[in-house]
Amino acid sequence: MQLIIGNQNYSSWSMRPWVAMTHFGIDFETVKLRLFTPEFTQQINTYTSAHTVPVLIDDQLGCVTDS
Ligand SMILES: N[C@@H](CCC(=O)N[C@@H](CS)C(=O)NCC(=O)O)C(=O)O
Repeated sequence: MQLIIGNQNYSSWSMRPWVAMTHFGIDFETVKLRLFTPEFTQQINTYTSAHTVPVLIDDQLGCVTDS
């Protein structure tokens, strides 16, 4: 399972699922994208058409957007 986020300091949307999943001991990989950079737009588009973080990528659930 992968959690795509901006960072935990400046994106409270990103922080919420990260805190919850860490708290519950869920095994996942954190992928951090640099918010507000040209690379961000390019990278987030490879994960979701929602163009925002967080995004959860799961084998069974697929791509889940919105915190
Ligand atoms: N409704 C979304 C909001 C997510 C959101 O606004 N994320 C911001 C970062 S905190 C974002 O990805 N902004 C990138 C952009 O708008 O280009 C959620 O609940 O996750």
